[in-house]
Amino acid sequence: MTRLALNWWSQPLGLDLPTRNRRGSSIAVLALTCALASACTSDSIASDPLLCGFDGDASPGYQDVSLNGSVGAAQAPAGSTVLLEARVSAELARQDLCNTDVVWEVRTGGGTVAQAESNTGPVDPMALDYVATNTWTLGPTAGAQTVYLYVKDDPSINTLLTVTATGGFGTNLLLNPGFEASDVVVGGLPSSAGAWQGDLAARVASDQGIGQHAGAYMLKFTATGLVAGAGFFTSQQWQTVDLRGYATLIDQGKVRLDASAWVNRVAGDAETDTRFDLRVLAFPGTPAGFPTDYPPPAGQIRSATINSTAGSWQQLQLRFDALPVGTRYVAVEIYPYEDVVDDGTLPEFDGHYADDVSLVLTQLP
Ligand SMILES: [Ca+2]
Ligand SMILES: [Ca+2]
Repeated sequence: MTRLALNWWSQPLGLDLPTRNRRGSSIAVLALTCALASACTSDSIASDPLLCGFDGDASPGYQDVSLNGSVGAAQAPAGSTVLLEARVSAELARQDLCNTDVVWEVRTGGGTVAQAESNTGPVDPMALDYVATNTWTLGPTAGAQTVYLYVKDDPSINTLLTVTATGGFGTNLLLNPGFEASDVVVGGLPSSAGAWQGDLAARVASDQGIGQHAGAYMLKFTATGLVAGAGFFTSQQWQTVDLRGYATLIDQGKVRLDASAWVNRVAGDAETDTRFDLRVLAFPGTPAGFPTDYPPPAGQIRSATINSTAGSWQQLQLRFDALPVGTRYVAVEIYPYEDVVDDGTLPEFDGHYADDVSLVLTQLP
């Protein structure tokens, strides 16, 4: 007899948590197999026919069936999307089953799966794999999140997949918040999330008698654009944060935002500027649109301003009691402001610094 089994036993990549049906031969169907094979006899099992479907029939070859699930990442940012895969395998026959429905249910974490059910695929002698796929958008909370999956026609064959969500509520969502990981990018408004970019500035170690607020580096503001300019007053740095994974809760008015930044400056002289600002700007759309979205309407901005004291670290703080409905990303903006003298040449700022910027979301009841 022609050997039809091309779907040889294979293990999925990623996190595998197989569970097995221990009911032995109390499962399975050979209808599609028999339709393809030249004969439907007990010999067809011995010669590894394709095993498809799963309706509780007690045909040989389906003993010791297991469900092997995998998820695309062991950890991923809260609110992001990961790939799910599942194989239903007849271990004694060393085959993955085609045309078998897998049911997916989010158990913890508040995320969503794109499909409530998916299928391992139609019978195909050329198929290398029979895999039921799905996507899982993680909920907005850091920590373990789980999806439960089972074989639709035999829920006793099931398993649980876990992803550790990073970030999320209660954690600082900014990357490189203290300028320790990398320098800022000089280049105007950024079009991608997760990095500082803006006017002429650079991270420095202790400078002119001012030490870092924490770590080995702090940010030093230099000019109000890529170069100095009269009529320009602010040396801005921006970082955008993608909040699309929080959309449902934001639109229910259940997401508070708190932001803060530490600033310091040299004493300088009578022409040394004193003002610093922190702003958070809320936008619909995506971080890629920031260069054209900026600035948003006033109702989507919160700001904090201080006239700083030389030589002491001071903290700017602000809050959105609830992020505006429709918010899908935010930008943090920090800058010193030429409130004393508008210079047109370098240095526009005599020694103005920032460190340890924070942006934290809180889920409201
Ligand atoms: Ca630092
Ligand atoms: Ca200026």
